[in-house]
Amino acid sequence: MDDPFQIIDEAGNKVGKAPRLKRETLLRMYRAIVSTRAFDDRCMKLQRTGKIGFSIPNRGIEATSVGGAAALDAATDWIAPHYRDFAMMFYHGISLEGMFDNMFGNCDDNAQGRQMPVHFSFLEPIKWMSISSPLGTQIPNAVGIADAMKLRKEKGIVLTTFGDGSTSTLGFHSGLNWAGVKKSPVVFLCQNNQWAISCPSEKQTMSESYAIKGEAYGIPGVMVDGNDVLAVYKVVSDAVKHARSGGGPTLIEAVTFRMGGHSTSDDPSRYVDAALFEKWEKRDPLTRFRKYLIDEGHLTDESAAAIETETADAMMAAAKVAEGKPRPKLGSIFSDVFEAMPKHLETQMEECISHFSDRDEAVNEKGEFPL
Ligand SMILES: Cc1ncc(C[n+]2csc(CCOP(=O)(O)OP(=O)(O)O)c2C)c(N)n1
Repeated sequence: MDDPFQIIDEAGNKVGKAPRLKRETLLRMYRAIVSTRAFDDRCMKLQRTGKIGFSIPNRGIEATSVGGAAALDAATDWIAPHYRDFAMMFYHGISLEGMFDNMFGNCDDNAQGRQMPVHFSFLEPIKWMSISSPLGTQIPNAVGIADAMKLRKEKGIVLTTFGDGSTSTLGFHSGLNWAGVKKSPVVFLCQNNQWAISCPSEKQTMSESYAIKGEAYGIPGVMVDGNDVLAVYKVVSDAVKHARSGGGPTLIEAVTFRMGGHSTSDDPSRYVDAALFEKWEKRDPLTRFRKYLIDEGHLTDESAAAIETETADAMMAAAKVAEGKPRPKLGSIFSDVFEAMPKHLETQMEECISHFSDRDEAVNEKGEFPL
């Protein structure tokens, strides 16, 4: 396959034709990358101080997420995401407080604390399919959403994302096969960050790339430099146009690197050579895009630093608010499955609440369940 497509090289120099984007859009992309990094830092601190249970580091892969998200039309399109896609939420302006509500699993969390942290579910301001832990399951779901929109003659397309390891799941193969046959309006974005927890790409596949896997399903495969936000934007935009005009799906492999652990429970120094981190640090998507924006006159060192400070402050403030909110009501363990709760569940719920109400410290007077 060809070398990954690039517009900004590793040193931040323009080496290809940049897409025509408004300054406002370029800065929105930049802010989304900065926000993701700041959110990551805050979540790592919150986890290390025992305030939240878990997070998924996103450092290094932010340009892939932002480039993909920016190619969508929020009025019509869906995202069926991977769990390592925080920057897509920041690009589309999903509420920061809502994201922290999920990290703390508090009473305002859309999932009411019934999902792990980072398993965000939102319907505004972009249609965002709730994140699911079992790998690859979002892929056939995305194809189903895409086909449903096609049957209804709607204009929308679906962008679904997943890691390199997820290409070994049944969901990947059945999803691509079906989409190839049906010409479903879907874009498959593989975030090849080179690792599936401790399993490196060399042990994941004997294919010469992940993009080439599309060939088996009659789907075009494209490789892009996943640390180059403009290049990712360009290839995803082309694939979106292709899908919207009835041309069918595209498989995109964004080549990037996970600059941290798999999760806050992982220690990558046990299996990633330190030299690899040094090599990829030089390709950092944030410093690269910042240099490009400064060269193009959209940012200065000062305005870039101001965005970083302002963003870090916003993270602190939103995390504090979310931390201060009560836990979800104990009864929420039973709700939201049936439109009308069946009698046996109602009985179990009442028994559960009355069981815990004996313990003053467990349930407060509003039936909430503070820790
Ligand atoms: C079906 C399934 N198998 C195994 C796991 C355990 N697991 C969680 S994350 C992960 C690695 C996934 O790697 P990849 O798809 O490359 O995404 P990345 O975490 O690198 O972003 C594994 C094996 C799971 N969640 N689901």
